[in-house]
Amino acid sequence: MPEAWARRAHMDAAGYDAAVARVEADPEGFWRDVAGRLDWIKAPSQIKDVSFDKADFHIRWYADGVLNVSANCLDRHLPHRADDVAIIWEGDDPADSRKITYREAHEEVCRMANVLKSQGVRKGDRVTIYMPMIPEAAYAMLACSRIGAVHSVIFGGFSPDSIAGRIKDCDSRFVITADEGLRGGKIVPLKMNVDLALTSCPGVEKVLVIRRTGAHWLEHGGRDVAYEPLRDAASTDCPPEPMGAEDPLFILYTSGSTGKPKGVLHTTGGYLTWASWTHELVFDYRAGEIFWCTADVGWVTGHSYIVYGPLANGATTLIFEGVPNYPTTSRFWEVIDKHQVEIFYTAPTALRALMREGEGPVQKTSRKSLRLLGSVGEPINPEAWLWYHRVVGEGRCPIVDTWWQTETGACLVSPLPGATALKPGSASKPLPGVKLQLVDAEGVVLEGAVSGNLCLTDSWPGQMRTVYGDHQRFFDTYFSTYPGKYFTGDGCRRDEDGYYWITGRVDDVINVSGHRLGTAEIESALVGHHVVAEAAVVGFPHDIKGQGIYAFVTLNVGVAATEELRGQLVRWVRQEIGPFAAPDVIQFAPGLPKTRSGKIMRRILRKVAENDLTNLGDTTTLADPSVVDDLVKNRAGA
Ligand code: 6R9
Repeated sequence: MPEAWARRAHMDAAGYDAAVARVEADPEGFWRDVAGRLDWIKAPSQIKDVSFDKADFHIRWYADGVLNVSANCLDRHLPHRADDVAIIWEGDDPADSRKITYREAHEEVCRMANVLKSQGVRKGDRVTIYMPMIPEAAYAMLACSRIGAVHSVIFGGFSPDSIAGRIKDCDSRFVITADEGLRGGKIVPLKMNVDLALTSCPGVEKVLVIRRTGAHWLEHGGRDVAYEPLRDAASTDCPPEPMGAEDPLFILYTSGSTGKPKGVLHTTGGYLTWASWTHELVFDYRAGEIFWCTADVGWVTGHSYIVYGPLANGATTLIFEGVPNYPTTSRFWEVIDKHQVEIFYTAPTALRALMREGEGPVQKTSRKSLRLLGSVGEPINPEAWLWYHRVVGEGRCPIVDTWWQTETGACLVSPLPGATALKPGSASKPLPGVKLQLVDAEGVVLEGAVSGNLCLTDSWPGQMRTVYGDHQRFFDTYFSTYPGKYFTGDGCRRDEDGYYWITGRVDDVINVSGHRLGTAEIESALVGHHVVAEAAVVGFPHDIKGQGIYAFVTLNVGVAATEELRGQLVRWVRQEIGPFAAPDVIQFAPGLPKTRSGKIMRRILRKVAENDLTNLGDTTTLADPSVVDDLVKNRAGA
């Protein structure tokens, strides 16, 4: 670790040890101080009130505190930073970019909040946001938080069916969208997707349509409203609604091991405390620095590290509409030079794709402004880490490999620049106050250098509070496998230095290009096709995407297994869930390997998909062992 880092960092190695000791000795005092970084209308006197036990299960942080998230992200910066840039927007087309000061962002958010109110949105209402990566996406989130509405952002790559499911699940009566999106020179028909989704959502009363491309859109009278005329007429003054710390802030749907996505619910005080604190600590953020997280706001990474964390800290956050390879594969590095980005945070899948292009596209740019690099979304393989460090960061920028989940709100495990010596491929150590534990399949606690299932034995302020509308499911999913602990669903190794190495999911969730997908979701889409009798989906190692999607499909009797049908099924899944869920491989199988009780033995399917055929394990418990021979014989050339 370079000397200079240890000198300047918010937390050096001794500071880290001291923080870990203090949170043990005085948790109330420690967590009270952390929350003190926010502006509270009423400071909390109750700090932590948590039990993971079944009989008395509850998670509350700062429960009697009162605050407003948008006021923390905007208003409180106005006295000393109104003319600083809050948002740099870089459009899909390199000729398109814009800077928005804190004063302007505040005005825009107030206007949008007033428009939402004029359309009938009230405190507690759920508002669905389906937007391209334009500043208005952030305004929409902040406008909701300003008036106490609960946003549910849906990634712009999701299909009409997926949108409809999410709208219905949280009973959302309002949608904010744009005419079209623009990514990599291609049009994304957002409003059209919303129209299709809403054919099955009669509960939606208003759709606010923001102009991005200026394309014509079909107006459903009484329901659809063009945003700009209302914005122009709206006041730039909108007092922030005082919110209880445990009032809901947002819902974000994420895939689990069962079919239906879960509405992960985060609340106001604990979430913002965590997003803001980790943004400062992990990225060693300093006032005035330019921070670029390349995620989409439709994922949790975009929520916490494009919008809430950076803006709560008064940073300049960069919102990028485009993709890494448009118009050329130098785009990321050109944007870094153009806007003098200091902190850059991206996903291993993007790095692996860019690595394939060689060093040329990187080296023709300067990147002198960079001082810190981050990685998120999936394990980063050491080759990609070393390339990121050597080629992108020219050996001078530390890399923070940040492990966390939609459920955790923001980072839990990460090196701290200036405190932690780096090991390529390891997310290293938990943040102070984060209590990790490795357990075996039976829940026996494992000590020392060992691999196991990653759990947390205690809460942290940014923890999700419930699955929207299904508190029982929240408990069952995360707290019932190992009683008294939160189970992450991830496998992990701890080395002799106490560093953590996340190895990937141990449940039926796969991670495709950093997108989290439940295999059950893809299976249920496939089975929804009229020719499909049964389907089983597993992940397999993929050079660029991390994991690819391998689907075993049994067709109805009499249906011919043709190449054309294969293509049709891939298109079907794209249409049912979204393009990123399209299977890479479909293998037609007359039968799937099942136990006598009818359970599909995924272990065997994974081996076939991975082409690890020498070690299929015990197949004698199968109802019909001969199906395995067929699977192996007809293995698709993945
Ligand atoms: C933030 C985010 C969560 C899952 C998580 C794990 C994987 C995320 C990682 C990582 C290894 C990292 N994951 N960061 N694995 N190293 N640095 O990605 O949230 O979309 O909910 O995914 O992603 O498997 O359980 P989410």
